[in-house]
Amino acid sequence: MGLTIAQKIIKAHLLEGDLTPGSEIALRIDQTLTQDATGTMAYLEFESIGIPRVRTELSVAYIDHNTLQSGFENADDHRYIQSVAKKYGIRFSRPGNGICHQVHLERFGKPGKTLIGSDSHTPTGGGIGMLAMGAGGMDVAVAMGGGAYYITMPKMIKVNLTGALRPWVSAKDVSLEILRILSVKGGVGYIIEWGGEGIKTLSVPQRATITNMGTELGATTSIFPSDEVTKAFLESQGRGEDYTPLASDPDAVYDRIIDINLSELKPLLACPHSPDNIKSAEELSDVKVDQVCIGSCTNSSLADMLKVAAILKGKTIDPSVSLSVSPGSKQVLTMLADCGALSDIIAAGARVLECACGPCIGMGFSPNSAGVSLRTFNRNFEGRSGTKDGQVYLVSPEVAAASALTGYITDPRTLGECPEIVMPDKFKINDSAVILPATEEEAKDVEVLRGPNIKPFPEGAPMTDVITAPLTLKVGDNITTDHIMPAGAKILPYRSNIPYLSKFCFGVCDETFPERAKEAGQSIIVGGSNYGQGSSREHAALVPLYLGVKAVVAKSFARIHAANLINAGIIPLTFKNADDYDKLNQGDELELSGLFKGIEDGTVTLTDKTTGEKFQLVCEFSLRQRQMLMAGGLLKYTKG
Ligand code: MIC
Ligand code: SF4
Repeated sequence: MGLTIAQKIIKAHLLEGDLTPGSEIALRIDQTLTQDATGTMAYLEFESIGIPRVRTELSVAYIDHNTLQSGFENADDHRYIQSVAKKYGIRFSRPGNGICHQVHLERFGKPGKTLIGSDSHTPTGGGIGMLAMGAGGMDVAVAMGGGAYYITMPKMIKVNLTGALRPWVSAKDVSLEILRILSVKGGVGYIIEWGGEGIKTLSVPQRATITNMGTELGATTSIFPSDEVTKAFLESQGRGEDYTPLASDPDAVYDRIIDINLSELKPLLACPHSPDNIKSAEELSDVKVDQVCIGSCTNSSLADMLKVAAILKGKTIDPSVSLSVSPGSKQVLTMLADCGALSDIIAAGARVLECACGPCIGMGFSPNSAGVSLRTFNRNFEGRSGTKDGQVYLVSPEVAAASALTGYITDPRTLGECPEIVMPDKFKINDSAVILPATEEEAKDVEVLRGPNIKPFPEGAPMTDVITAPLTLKVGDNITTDHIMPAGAKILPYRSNIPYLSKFCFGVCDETFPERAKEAGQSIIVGGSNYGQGSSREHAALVPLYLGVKAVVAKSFARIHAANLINAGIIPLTFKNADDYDKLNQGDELELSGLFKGIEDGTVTLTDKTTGEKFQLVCEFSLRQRQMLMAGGLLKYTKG
């Protein structure tokens, strides 16, 4: 039987297991990346493993999230990461060099390689045929130490593209269309392979927009073949030698096939507060816009920026709109400046922000009260922008620029002819903002610099056979890690200070949770389906751990968060009968009993001691996961 692209890469990197979907597999990891908001914790964890040097082919530490530096905290953390990188053999991408996924695509990604990153949008690398996955910091730490990365072998979806995008319609609309079809949980347990004649018309940055937003589907990752388009991109980045062709076998088997005709797509938007709440721009033309933000790892390539500049050229944005533009990398910004397009953006009235995540993670540029903000980003979860009642819509750069000009949600097709952009043959290469590590010899003398904001991280305790604890919080479906552990300008600087962060845990849902959890000593959380979707931040597990959460019972879990819970020593359990969710009430006293045997058998009984009812929960863990839970999490398990 033929293999899909992902199956081929998996097969070439398989350390344990086989290609049977649903079984646990262990993969050799060639490359890792971290960003600063998850990186500090990942490197503290790496240090605690006690390995003198990373064992990957390439590891890069990016600084792109926490760049506001409104106090010493971020600057200290940057220094810490820079010194750790120097000591342990990791390249350090300085603040200002750009957003990790954009820079990694430009400078480091290679077709056919495996990459894990402590950021959920690591699948951006699938745009050049990498098997690139988001992971928790602990998993990245273990991979840096040469350890395997464990996942459940995914099933395969193939998206067959035909036709070609019409003027004003972009790769972002392809992402929004697949979200409309599959929803934010439709990709859970799958790898999405993009193929068909239509892919030949898509450039690498367009492909990367699509694989980037595969994360919003809950997919393990998304991938494009490595073909002539990939080759041309790598050559234009001066990396022709990194090219290898990669395609699926003609008789490869997929679990599901979806057809999309690119020629039929139109400009779309994801409406508040979910990336799968899709409407067309034509339908929303009477919505007044207050703010427009262009950038993020989804849409900050040179091609995106040149398109925006061409739309804005010679015009002025509507007086009621505030527009920000954050180019994705130093390379993009330099080339924009050199060709004069940056001047067109500035002249139109945009505020140019640095090459970083910025407003995407609520680091500044929050909208006004109840403000409508159109963003070329990938997530519009409630409160993520920093304004609780902000109304965030996800859009293409074309819709963003058009709406900035008119002040209303605008179908760009109403603006007339779509301006053509000309991409340069060669990108401008200047890697001076990537600092190389010390040699192994020099590394012995490198001192790791720690600031006072770095506090020890909580460690899980070995699992007990019985857990008796109150249900301190009951939440609904599609709870994101932004609900569990919000980010934003006020909180993000404390990513290396779990005790401080804990004050904000579940703040979006219930501000009283941290106090109640602390008072209870230990507790259990109940959630709906797709619990923990969104970011890879392990803080959404470490902070509940710190607050005494022992188990989370939900209808279903998002992949990375479930792994992070187990890594932290918190037990993720699912309802055997989803309707039982309705029978549990916040405040009830719960008991999980017979856990030792239960996790072996795959089912555990939950008793609601307040109502006397009993429920069956599913816990189908691999041997390794059981051992991790018994030990109290991944680090304890790894250290023995
Ligand atoms: C995000 O987009 O939510 C983030 C911020 O990049 C996160 C990582 C984090 O929380 O630091 C992600 O996507 O994993
Ligand atoms: Fe940064 Fe936003 Fe991309 Fe996350 S989604 S890596 S915050 S730009």
